[in-house]
Amino acid sequence: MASESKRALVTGITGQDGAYLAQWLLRQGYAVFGLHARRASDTLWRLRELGVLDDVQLLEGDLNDLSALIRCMEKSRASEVYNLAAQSFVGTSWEQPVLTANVTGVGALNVLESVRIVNPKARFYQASTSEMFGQIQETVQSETTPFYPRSPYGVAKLYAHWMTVNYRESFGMHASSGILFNHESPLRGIEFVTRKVTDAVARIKQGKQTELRLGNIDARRDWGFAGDYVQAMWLMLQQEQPDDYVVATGTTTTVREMCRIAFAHVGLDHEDHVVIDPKFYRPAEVEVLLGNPAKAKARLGWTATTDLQTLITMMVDADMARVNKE
Ligand code: NAP
Ligand code: F7E
Repeated sequence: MASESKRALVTGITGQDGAYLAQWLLRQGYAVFGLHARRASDTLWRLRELGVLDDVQLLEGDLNDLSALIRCMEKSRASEVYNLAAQSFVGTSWEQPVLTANVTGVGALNVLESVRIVNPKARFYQASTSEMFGQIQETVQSETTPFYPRSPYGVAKLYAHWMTVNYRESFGMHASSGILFNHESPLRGIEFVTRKVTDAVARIKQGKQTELRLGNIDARRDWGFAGDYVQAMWLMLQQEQPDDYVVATGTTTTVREMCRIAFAHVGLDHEDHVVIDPKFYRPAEVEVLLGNPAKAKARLGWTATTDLQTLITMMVDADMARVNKE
């Protein structure tokens, strides 16, 4: 039995980070509760793939239903709340800006409100993002770099970020915000560029596809491994004082180079298969991101352990096995 103080509620538990965080928290001896939005199709595959589905307790609710969130706080008696749920795909945020604002922005406020109403002493984590830096104002971005979001997603996340800071300052809540740079894994959604590439590499290698259509491959990202990053979330809530932290590797790489690594791992040349399709260009692009994780290292003792080569190789191997099984 987990103790009363080791009870965690995770919104977005069916997403990439939610699954890894649930696994991590279970290993630390927590009772793990997850917000589960009703969907017509199966969203539990990640929890199944990590072998933790039977060990978490799913509670029905949606980020835009405050009454359901209050019930989840009451039922879980959570002492730590991780708000990972969001409409998280940047591309979609131009097609569905109002939904993105409601879920990614106001949804976070709903979670903060449910904590404030039911148990204001519970510790709160907000999944903030490097997309808030958008059109970067400093070459290397840290906690003090000014924000300049470039998408409805980035704007919605900035609202959620400042509400987290505001609830900390207004109500003394233990509310922390992790400004996480891109992090990937074999559990990454297929719409994001790393997984789109690793899935395509597996299909091309196994003769099920011939080309891969991409947008701006000159964009640069600071990519890390999601399994490492969820540990930083947990560490933030173990600190005596709440605060905001950049979580990144400190290395930036182009989409083009990431493609080269993925194709080369199975003996292919990306230049033979990648086709540029303007359909995947964004109305406003974030050209480059590069984080400075010094504060996370100094205060949390956290560092990224997985470089891009290792990460992409792991993802290609997982997709090779999946495609082979189809
Ligand atoms: P993800 O795989 O897209 O997962 C998103 C989660 O949110 C899913 O569990 C989804 O549930 C849930 N969700 C969406 N709309 C909801 C709603 N209305 N009510 C309740 N749940 C809802 O995202 P991720 O990559 O794990 O990222 C986790 C969080 O970190 C997100 O907030 C994301 O914006 C943020 N973030 C991610 C990165 C990154 O590189 N991965 C970097 C910085 C910040 P369904 O499965 O039912 O759709
Ligand atoms: O794009 C370029 C695209 O969709 C990365 C989310 O987790 O990280 C993620 O947001 C780059 C962009 O991630 C394609 O234009 C080129 O420059 O993998 P992505 P993202 O937009 O950086 C942040 C930190 C989050 O918070 C978000 O939730 O790759 N790119 N061609 C492409 N991107 C996609 N998706 N598809 C392409 O075909």
